[in-house]
Amino acid sequence: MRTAPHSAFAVSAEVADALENGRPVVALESTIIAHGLPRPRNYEAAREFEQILRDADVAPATIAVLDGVPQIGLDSDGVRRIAEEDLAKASVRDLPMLAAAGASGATTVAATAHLASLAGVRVFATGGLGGVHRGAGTSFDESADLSTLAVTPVTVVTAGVKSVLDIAATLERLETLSVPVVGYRTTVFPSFWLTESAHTIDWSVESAAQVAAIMRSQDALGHGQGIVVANPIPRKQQWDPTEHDRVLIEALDAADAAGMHGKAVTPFLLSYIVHASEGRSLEVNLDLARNNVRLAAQIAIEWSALA
Ligand code: PSU
Ligand code: MN
Repeated sequence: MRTAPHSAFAVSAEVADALENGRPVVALESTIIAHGLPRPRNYEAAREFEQILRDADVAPATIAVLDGVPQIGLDSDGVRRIAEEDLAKASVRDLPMLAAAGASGATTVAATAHLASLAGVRVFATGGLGGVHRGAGTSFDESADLSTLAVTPVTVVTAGVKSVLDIAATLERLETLSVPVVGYRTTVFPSFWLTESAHTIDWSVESAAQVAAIMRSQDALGHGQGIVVANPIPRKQQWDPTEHDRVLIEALDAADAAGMHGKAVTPFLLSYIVHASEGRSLEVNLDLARNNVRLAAQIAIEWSALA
């Protein structure tokens, strides 16, 4: 690990080399590994996502806080730790406390995007972006993923947002926060396990090069916000919509009955849904995440060619 100029975090040699030489880098989050996927598939997934990037000559920057130090790029022991240790779920606001205490945490989309941008990484692949929770009108539960993207110049490749959230409200908030939402080869916003939601988006692109061109224009015309690239899972790989609708209602009821609130809600729902679907939703989750990593690799390659 090399200490970055901003010595509050560490950058892996692989990522530092790529950044210094203008080669492509893609950030990956650790909350999806620590809290979004069950063991031991989470460890296999973390390694596979990195391998997909390396096979495309893109440096993987998996991000987590280990022993108080935000890591931009993990070594193999770090990857094992995010999969096997019981790490706290860390959003942007948790970073100073973890650092001061020398503690470890798995970073959400918000914290990963923030740290990626501090290190100069511009492209990030996740599974699904956080958003506005159902009932947010009274609970005020809206993921910091949204407000962070309003002030963080990172392009996030996501399969939309999960149908457990209020998708319409999430899209409204992204509009208010002036975060562009661009469909990859679609004008329908995807809903994570399903190719489509009931919502359309204004802008779509046909190629990774077009995303890189939008990033360059946004650097000139924006105010430092990020970009959401909505990348739907191909229809033949999506979860069976009938089973999806049934399990979704069960999961939301179970979360209510268990009195879940705050940051525990998302991990609870994800794990409930994996069990209730006997693992079928998990395969879809892995497929869409791989799909996002592959597209992010292409975008990072196009971006490094432009920049
Ligand atoms: N979506 C997934 N899997 C996940 C998450 C989202 O499909 O693991 C995680 C991401 O790290 C995201 C976080 O940033 O959940 C959002 O949590 P909250 O709703 O508490 O902000
Ligand atoms: Mn929340």
